[in-house]
Amino acid sequence: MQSRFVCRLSLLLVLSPLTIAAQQLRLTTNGLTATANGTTLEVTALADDKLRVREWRRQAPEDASWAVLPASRTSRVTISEDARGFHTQKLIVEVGEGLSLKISDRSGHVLQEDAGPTEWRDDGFMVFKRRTENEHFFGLGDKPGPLDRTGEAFTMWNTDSFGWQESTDPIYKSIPFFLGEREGRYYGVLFDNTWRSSFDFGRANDAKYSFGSLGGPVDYYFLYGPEPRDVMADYAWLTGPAPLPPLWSFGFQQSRYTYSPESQLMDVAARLRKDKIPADALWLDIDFQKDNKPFTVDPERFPNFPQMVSQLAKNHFHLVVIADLHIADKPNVGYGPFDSGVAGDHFIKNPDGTMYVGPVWPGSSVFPDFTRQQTRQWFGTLYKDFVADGVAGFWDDMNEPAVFRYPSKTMPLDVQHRIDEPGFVTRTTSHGEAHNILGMQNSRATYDGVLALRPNERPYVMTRASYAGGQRYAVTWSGDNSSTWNHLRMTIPQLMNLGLSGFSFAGADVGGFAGSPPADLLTKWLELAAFQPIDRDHSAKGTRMHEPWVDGPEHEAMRRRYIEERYRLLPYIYTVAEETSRDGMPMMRPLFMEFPHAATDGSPLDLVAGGAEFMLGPDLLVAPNPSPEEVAPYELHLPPGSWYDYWTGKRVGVASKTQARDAEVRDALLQNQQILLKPELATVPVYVRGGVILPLQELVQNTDEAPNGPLTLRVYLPAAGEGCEGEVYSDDGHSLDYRRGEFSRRRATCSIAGDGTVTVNIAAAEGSYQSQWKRLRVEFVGTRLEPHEALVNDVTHPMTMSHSLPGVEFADDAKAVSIVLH
Ligand code: NBV
Repeated sequence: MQSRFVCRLSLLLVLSPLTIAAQQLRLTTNGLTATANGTTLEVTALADDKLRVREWRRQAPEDASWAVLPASRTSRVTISEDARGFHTQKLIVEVGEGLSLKISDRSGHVLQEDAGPTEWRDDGFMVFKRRTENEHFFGLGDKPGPLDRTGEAFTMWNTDSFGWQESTDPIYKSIPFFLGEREGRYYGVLFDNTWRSSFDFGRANDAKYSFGSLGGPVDYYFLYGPEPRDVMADYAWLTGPAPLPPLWSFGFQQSRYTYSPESQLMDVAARLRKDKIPADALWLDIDFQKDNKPFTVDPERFPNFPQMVSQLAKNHFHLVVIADLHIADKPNVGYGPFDSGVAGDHFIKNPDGTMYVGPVWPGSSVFPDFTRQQTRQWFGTLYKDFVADGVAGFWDDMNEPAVFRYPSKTMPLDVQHRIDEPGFVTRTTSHGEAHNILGMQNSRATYDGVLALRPNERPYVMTRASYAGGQRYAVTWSGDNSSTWNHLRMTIPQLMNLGLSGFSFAGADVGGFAGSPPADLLTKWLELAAFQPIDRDHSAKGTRMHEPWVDGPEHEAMRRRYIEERYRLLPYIYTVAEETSRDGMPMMRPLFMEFPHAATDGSPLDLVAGGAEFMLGPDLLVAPNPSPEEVAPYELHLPPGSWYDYWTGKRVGVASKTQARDAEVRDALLQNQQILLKPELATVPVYVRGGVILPLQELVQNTDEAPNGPLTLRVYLPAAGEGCEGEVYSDDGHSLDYRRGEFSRRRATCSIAGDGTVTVNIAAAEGSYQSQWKRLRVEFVGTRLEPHEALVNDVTHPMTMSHSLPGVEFADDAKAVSIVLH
């Protein structure tokens, strides 16, 4: 710290201060500092397209972060001096009167500009930015409501929100990151402040947007696109990408509050296998514990816990168990987590130094002080027995933290947290500062603890509450949703916004948590969730059962068909997941992410297309009914390009006339393709882009099972003269060896010659993992040729039909191979 300060001072001496009105502007090698009326503004270029902005009165706040990686915070690029500020290779930064900040691209397009000086209010503040007429905003984590946050205001305060509805705010998570779109250019802002904070995207005044907080620093990061994909990569660079989860977690997961006793859980497992509903995971909720005490097992209802876990594992089920963060306040009864926690002084305290005690599921409870590294390390050791028993994953619930009986649903603001953490000044702070990060630090303790106990295995942790950067430790879900058609619809914008906020690995309780879904709703939900990142069926106590078979064979058949399709698509799903873990691209993505310039006015395509369509990875477009309870036909809007129906393989026709009533959007729509779809209970329409190569496998009942057949690379032919591409990633599915190069990535391209000849080139496998695939099948969708044979590395092979599609199958040795069809 000290040495950097000294070095900065010496730089200040060599560069001459500029004076704008009554303010001083000093340039440093990587940014500027400006002061006026006792306020200081500091802009640091972390990279050519990434800035950090801080502002303070009196003295500079502590320079520390829970969200941003230390390496990203300390990274710097050299800047060039301008009359009013500086520029990098990508951005121009200007400071005007009243410390007003303006950021433009190098062609002078303004990306963000202050709408007035920062307003300081007691310990808090509010920052105002100009909003252009068509500026749109996305992200902010799990907040319900439409994909576009424009015209709305939001609060960041992690809250246990059982039965939340579309207008409920705040709910569980605080992810103060948003993606902005201004005239077709995208940028991101991470407002790194853990206190209760707020965002207003043109609600109070549509010419402005603002963000501020009740305490803590003005500290935000500006991430420049211009493409939305660039912003996602920037955010992953800044806060760290989500690590790749184990393969089994992309299978179907069955949960309930609570399967108990043991026989009920085993019956569910047996029925899944008997009914041939592919599945990989079962979940145990709080009633498997003794008196709801975390880290215990009820010996009466689960008398053979270790044997049960291994029995499930033999049957290829991974068991995930809940372990809430609160520790029952039970001294002198041999409850280890309490006794060792007290001995290590690990619990949060009242201002008078006594332990803070609050009521939760086990009754009176105490709460680990997760802002201390030692406390997290201790908490991580509590998983030892579960890990020894072979429990595969852990579920961190109630970590907002939820506390019963208080109207605030959490602990009083004056409880004391100790921050004892590398990179931070060691100090005590109030709950006001620590509240929003407690869930994140709880999941960090779980992740690190489980990793320490099983050092080369990927920990699987699901958390309810979190903060920006929390994707480094856990996947998430949308909490206590309800069994209604509207909640099914809301899964789409909510999971997309989570994905845009770093939490790509997210799901919503399938079937809805609160309430009992009618049969049709549960069927539709199970169908749709097959295309969402996490497919976990879960339900509350006292509601009717939710398992796929509960509504009789007809419904079960429809539900099974979708779960099966998810398993066929696993090579693709896993390939997309691996991309997330590298460059932050969400698995479930808005159309604008793949087609940022499809609408002629540059506006995000999703806003034109009605909001229910989404992409699963780059290739699949899922188009559920935007009003899922309605039976009237609805419009499908396909982005430009050629498209195929995933289910039939047929090329999708292009509608000749637009149906848009609104003249303003008609222009944009004209470019896009519209089709009317008739909703059917048994169908979720899915489309595949022409020009992609989609990896698929034969059906399996779980991810341990080796598919009985080749890896299929399904080539969806592009228009003549255009090419196509695709890839498939695989590894052992569970260890961390992939980080040391033990993976296999296969890239493929195709081209069509003028005479219709199709050539597919599959490159040699990258990485040292010996993929399980010993045979490949290259399959063609959309070819007008009807060949009986194809050339595989110049050797003639017969064409065969599978799933009504022509293809060629051959032995694969992971070397480069070319297939010619003519
Ligand atoms: O642990 C019980 C539930 C859990 O099933 C749910 O998924 C969580 O969101 N938990 C909340 C506490 C009780 C909710 C009524």
